[in-house]
Amino acid sequence: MTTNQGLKVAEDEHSLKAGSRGPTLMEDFHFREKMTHFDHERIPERVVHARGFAAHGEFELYESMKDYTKAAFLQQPGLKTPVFTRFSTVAGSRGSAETVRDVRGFAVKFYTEEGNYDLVGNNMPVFFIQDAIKFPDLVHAVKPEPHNEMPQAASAHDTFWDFVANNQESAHMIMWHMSDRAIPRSFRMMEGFGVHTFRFVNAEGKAHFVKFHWKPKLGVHSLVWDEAQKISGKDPDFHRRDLWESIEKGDFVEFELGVQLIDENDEFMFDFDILDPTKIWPEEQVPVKIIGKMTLNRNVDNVFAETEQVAFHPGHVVPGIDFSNDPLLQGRLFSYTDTQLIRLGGPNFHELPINRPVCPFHNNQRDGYGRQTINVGQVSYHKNSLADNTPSTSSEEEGGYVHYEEKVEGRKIQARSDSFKDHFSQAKLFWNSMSKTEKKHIVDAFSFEVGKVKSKNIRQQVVDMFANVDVGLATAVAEAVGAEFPTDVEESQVTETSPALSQMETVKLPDTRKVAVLIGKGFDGDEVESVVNACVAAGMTVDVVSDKFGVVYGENDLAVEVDETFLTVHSTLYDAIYVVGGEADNMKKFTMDMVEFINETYKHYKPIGVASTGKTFFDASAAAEGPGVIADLDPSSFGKAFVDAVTAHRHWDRKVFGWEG
Ligand code: HDE
Repeated sequence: MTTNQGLKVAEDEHSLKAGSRGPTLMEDFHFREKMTHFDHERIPERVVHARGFAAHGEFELYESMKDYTKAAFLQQPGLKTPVFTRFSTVAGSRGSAETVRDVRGFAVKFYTEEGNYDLVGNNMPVFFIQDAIKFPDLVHAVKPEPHNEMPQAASAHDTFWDFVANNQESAHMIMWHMSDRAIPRSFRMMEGFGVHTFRFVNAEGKAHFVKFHWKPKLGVHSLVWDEAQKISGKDPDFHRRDLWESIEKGDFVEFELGVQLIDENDEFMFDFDILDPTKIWPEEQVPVKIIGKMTLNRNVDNVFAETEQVAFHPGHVVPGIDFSNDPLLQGRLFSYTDTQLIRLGGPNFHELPINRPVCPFHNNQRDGYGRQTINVGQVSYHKNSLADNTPSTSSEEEGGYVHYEEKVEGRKIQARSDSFKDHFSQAKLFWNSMSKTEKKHIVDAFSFEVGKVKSKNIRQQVVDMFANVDVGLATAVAEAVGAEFPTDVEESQVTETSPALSQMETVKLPDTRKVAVLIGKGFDGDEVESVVNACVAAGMTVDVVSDKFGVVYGENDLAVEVDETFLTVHSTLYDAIYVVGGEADNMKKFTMDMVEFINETYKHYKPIGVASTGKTFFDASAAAEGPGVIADLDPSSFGKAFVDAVTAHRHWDRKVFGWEG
């Protein structure tokens, strides 16, 4: 150990004092240095997206995009580009819980040989507002209310819904926000979207409009709301732990990159404005072309140095990728550098290791807080003769970035195009595309959120607003929150659906699903072993949960080591349970814990396997046999049936609340 000046430290337990019971002396430079550094350890958290977690990885191109873009990292199939990806919630502060109802940030930094390219997206393809000038208003409305700083990391309060009802461009995004997309099961199981329309430009100067998509190889999966709320208490780090542990175990995280492309000549072919960030390009109309795969395969070494100090910016582009006139994107191009200046303390944040390009970089920018580069020489201006006019600019052929020469003309006005004024058609398209289960979740989410609104007037405004989307939805919400049923409404007449918007037909795999084996003494060893082996063979993670840590013995002397106890985990932290049961010292407590696990798992539509010794516990619970409950099968078929039930994920046709099936 040394001081920051390199002096070897001899004592780090006791400060320098005048006598062993005397006062501490100012002279103790090591104490002062250590304490001063500690006092300055914190930096301002991100004004939005404060709570996030990241990992390193690589992006591999499947197919050359050279017909569309000259971006070097999108030319050669098989080319691998290092990436750093940060996932986040939006509203909560840095220490807030992770399974709250919120949008998730999905920001990817590609370290390309032409400089860093940042794709700073979200897990929802649209946004709340159409013009960046409204972003501070949106964020003020969703953040904790200023007079009492409540609620944390939640949109279920008056100011947010007041904003929604009085800024109706939010309608489509609110449908996503009330859907299961806002409570992902895992960062590994959500889609990512660039949201805005960008431009691809090829070597001939031909441009296409492009939207970016990330598709998770494990499919798109969500929690249920009751579960999400409980996890916030049981494990506020649920999402980062899931990402961290997967990578540590070697279950690397894969997302495919897709693009939707529209020829510049087709800009006005659609019944929505392709520059409007509250609109999707339905995948059935503009197919998503899969072009490569990102694999996250390395956890960070230090969260502060990497995850906290990484600075993303939608304006970090490379030749071949350009912007559109989406007014939300245009405003973002200003905001991101500006925010880093305060958050990272000055203009040199690009020199932090996580932000440094992998290619060389040089220009005439100098000095400022925390400058690390030692620029040599006399010259720091362009043009010059003293340094032979270096650093010199590059022509387009040499890789210099040349902005796309879009023709623009118009009057200077503060207004929005009429083509941005339809706020309800795509909100209705989203609603139409949901399954019965998803619709029920949306009604419940509205009922919860609007139910938390104290102002009756705002509740009514929300009900009236969403009657423009669907009267049935608005009426159900009105009933739940005690508002008047909507009257005199102009419900959207859209009847189309976009099947890609529903999560019901997503990829379903057993891989990395977590199973809790609830066990006590005296279980049937052969039976348990065969089921656990089937789970592990299918790629699942198995935790043995009992009343206390140590080893539990089965009837035929099979010994299993306990991974967790009823005290350290909860049903909501697992995707499925295998109820083995058995004996425990305190049978009453053991039974209560077992039954709570079973009831919760059942209520959240998750698979339950019941071993022969588990039957009494299952019978003592409120669960009933039916979909996703595997019981009374002989050992040869039990394992497969249980794995199939876990692979199906949730069993929505289980009649828990009466509305299903
Ligand atoms: Fe951001 N956003 N944003 N945003 N955003 C920030 O930048 C902003 C928007 C997104 O993991 C801030 O470094 C404005 C859309 C992500 O570090 C800030 C507008 C989308 C992250 C900022 C938007 C995003 C941010 C705060 C409206 C999806 C986290 C800290 C015009 C396409 C990146 C920071 C990370 C972060 C501004 C809207 C994604 C203040 C002004 C739309 C994923 O600069």
